[in-house]
Amino acid sequence: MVVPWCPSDDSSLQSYVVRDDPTNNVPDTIFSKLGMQLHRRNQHPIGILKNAIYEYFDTNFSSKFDKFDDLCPLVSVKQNFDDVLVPTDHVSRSYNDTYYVDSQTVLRCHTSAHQAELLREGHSHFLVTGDVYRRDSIDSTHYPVFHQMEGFRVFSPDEWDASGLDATAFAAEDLKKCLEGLARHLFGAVEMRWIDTYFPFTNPSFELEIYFKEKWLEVLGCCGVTEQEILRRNGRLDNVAWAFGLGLERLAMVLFDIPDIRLFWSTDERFISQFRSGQLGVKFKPLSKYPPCYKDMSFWINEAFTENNLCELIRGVAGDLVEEVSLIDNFTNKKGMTSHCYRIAYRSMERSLTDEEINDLQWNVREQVQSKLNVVLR
Ligand code: FA5
Ligand code: MG
Repeated sequence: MVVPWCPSDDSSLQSYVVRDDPTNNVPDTIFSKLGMQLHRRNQHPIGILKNAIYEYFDTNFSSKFDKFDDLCPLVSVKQNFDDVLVPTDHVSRSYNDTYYVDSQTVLRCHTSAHQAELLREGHSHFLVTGDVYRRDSIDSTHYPVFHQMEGFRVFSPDEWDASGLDATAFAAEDLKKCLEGLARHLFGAVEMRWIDTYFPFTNPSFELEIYFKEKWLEVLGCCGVTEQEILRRNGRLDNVAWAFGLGLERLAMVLFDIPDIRLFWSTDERFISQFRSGQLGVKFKPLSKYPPCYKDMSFWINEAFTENNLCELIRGVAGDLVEEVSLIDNFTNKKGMTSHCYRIAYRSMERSLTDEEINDLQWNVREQVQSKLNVVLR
């Protein structure tokens, strides 16, 4: 599929996507989220957070950051992976981790997918916010659709020459100052620490942790100094750059005290009405907490079995009524057969579920696990 142009509102984006390719692995639950653009709603916690980060960049930097929040979430495999140097055998490229519309087109799994095109268009300071998509596990901090903000800044030789540092050290230092300032803008005076990490597109790579309510949290930034190869390929041979990618839900959960990532998709007035445009200080008052219901399910797995497939199947049946799926037992018998036992937690954030409703969901999950994943229930 060629993606020459992308309509931004939901209805036309959905009707634009052709899903009849045999390699397509986008289920209806995900497809229906395309074009929702929570990050463009100024009253929504994700939109409020985006605007607060914009404000930090608008008031603290003399060079203006170009802002993009409407780039098409359908991108080519080249944009999503090749352009940011993801190795050809990297797991993130698999059908188990990424949603493919066809063999050459994916739902972007990170906003880094736009770095190369924006560099080629001549941008040197930019922020890209958007919905991103990943096949993943199910718990309170993982959802298959979430939002990221990418930041990117290019420097020219006169900027680091004047500092007396080499280009990489200069960019790393500037990046750290920038994200530490952002953390203070969002959280006030907090203790912070830098952790070394790895990304294919940055070197060195870091993560900033903040100490908040007596815990170290990894909420602020995966980042690093951009690999020279990316700059070279996109016409910036003599430059150095930094980049960061923020997961907006995880950050908003901490800032607003939101306990479960599913809430961002809630249309319940009791959730929505608690947030106001421009107000970062609001603490979410939980709706009364309804009891969870746990159901266990054991089966003999086969070679094709993956936990992401199981989680997607369960979301397909139970939607946002599933809170968590966890592997609680795992053993291999003398014949070499492996059994997994999963515990599924069902809970609505909005109401009590009836026994009958939960039994129906669980019965459907059991049915589909057998028929679609071809495993043998025990
Ligand atoms: C990336 O996506 C990199 N592109 C970030 C980056 C950009 C690094 C530029 C360097 C330079 P990662 O896969 O770690 O990195 O995801 C970034 C953030 O997305 C995580 O820290 C987390 O906050 C969020 N995230 C990842 N998976 C999920 C999920 N299933 N649900 C909600 N948030 C998620
Ligand atoms: Mg992950």
